[in-house]
Amino acid sequence: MTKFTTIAALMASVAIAAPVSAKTLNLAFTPPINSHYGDAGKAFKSTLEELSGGDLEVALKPSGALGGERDVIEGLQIGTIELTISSTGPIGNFVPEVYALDFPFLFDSYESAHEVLDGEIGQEILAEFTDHGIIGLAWSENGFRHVTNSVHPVETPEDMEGLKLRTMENEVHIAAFQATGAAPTPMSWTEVLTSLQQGTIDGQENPVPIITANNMWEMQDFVTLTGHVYSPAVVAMSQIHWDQLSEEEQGWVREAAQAAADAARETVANNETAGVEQMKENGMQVVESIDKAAWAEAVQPAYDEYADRYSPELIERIRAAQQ
Ligand code: EAX
Repeated sequence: MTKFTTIAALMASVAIAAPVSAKTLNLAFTPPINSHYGDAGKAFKSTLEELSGGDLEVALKPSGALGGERDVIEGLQIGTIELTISSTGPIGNFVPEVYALDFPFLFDSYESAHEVLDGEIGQEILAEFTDHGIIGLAWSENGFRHVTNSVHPVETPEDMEGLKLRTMENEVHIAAFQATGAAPTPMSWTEVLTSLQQGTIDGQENPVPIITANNMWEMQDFVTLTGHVYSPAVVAMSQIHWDQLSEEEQGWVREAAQAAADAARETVANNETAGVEQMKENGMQVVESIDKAAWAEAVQPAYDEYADRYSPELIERIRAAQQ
């Protein structure tokens, strides 16, 4: 064997031995890692890395590290971000059909929300994402949203009068809280904690695990368990990056997304009651029961203004599916 063939053989053996570099996929979400979103992200990561044998790696980007939910959705559309777990709140601005999921007092319970989302209606809405450069993979969960504030206890819709309340960038939510007399301020989650600490807003609304994961008792004295909106979360991927995957890899990504969704739902189910106790232990005054009929009547103008615009038949189908 000549010296050349020896070197060539040595290089070839090194090339064969050198591992193919893993493809890293960033997964962005706004809550901290110690939250139901973090549990979902960890489940996604472990599932996909195991299924791919490490060829696909997942870099978790919690706490709004890659921006607010609107920014991240735009990042998926242009391909600067690969994956997200996001509440549906701002997504109606990109995928109009999603707005139907965020109407007040539309879902009766966690169980009925899961049935609708995992059934025909939910899968139809996931399919709508594709027209907007996003692959809707699975329905994760944020939870039933409740109102917190630092001014006074809120029991009736009238108690909302004049409260500067942060909402997600969702015009149905804005209309609903305007109808109660509050002064809604749409804002990315990444600005909320600072705004509460500075007093530029009086309150906000979010599910129990968001309130506890962010120690909101440090900046909010009162919480009212309104449960005014069931907030889904979606596990979604940039279509640009999806198209670069093999069919087998795409199957693994779908499996990982479902594992994420299951993990979030399990954390929410396990922490809903304990989370309320944690709020009390940390000094929050909790209004545990409200007159739901009175609140539903108070926010009816949001339906009157937006239901016809955002897939009225979807809203009717969601209601009928829960009868
Ligand atoms: O998705 O913006 C919000 O209030 C969301 O509930 C939060 O970012 C988790």
